[in-house]
Amino acid sequence: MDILVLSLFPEMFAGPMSQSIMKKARDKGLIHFEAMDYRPYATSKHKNVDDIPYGGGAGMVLKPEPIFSALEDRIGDPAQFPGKIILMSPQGRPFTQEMANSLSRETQLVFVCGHYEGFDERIRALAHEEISIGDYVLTGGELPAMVVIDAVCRLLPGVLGEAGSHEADSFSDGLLEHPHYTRPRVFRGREVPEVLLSGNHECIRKWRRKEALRRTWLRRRDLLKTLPLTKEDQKFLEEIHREEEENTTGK
Ligand code: 9D3
Repeated sequence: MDILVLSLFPEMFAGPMSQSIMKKARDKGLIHFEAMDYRPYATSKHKNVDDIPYGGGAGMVLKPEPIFSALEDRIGDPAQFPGKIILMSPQGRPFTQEMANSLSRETQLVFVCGHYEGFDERIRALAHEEISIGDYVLTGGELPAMVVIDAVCRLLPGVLGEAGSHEADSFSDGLLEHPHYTRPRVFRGREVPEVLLSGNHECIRKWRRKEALRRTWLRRRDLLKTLPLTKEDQKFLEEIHREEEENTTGK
């Protein structure tokens, strides 16, 4: 996959893109990454990339010319571009795993980032989609672009090893994960649940399923609304409701 980022702070990408899984993916040639500074494409003497808003008001607005020129210089006519051009913006569609899955099927991605200001509305004509990573205000689109790139790259074949293919079957069930434990069996007086030491795989499966349901019920009740639940799941949830009721009434 070919990934291009347009940013006024291209060096922000160096760290995250040169560590861990991202570094391995690049070294293996699974992704090609480039962060491009669009400031050199500013036409004014002082290389301004923003200007005051027409109609007045506070704040500055990113000018269209530098972003259009940088992109055309790098990919030619954006209308002929075979990949996806994504505008990172607080007004974008909230990013989801489903969107990551969909983007991972593209061969070329371009991310356009602003920094603490709005885009001139005509910049939107360049983009195929506009993505936000959630309802909080950041200083720019760079960290959000890295979040999307990270979520997409780990889905590419060969990027994760064994762990990745494993996850596809065990974890795509829409629940939060059950608790995990490793050695030691007792840490500062707190023991690993007995069932996990039992060697009884059916008991372990049931315990994990129930604790995944418990965690989802306690932390993300919204996820349970849309999920297909088996008869066993419903039995576990009834037990959980009773148990958690006991916990809050102090019995
Ligand atoms: C909400 C404030 N905006 C009104 C003047 C200006 C503005 C503030 C901060 C415009 C852009 C930004 C920087 N944020 C992003 O570029 C951004 C972002 C975010 O802040 N939160 C979640 N997702 C994203 S994607 C890009």
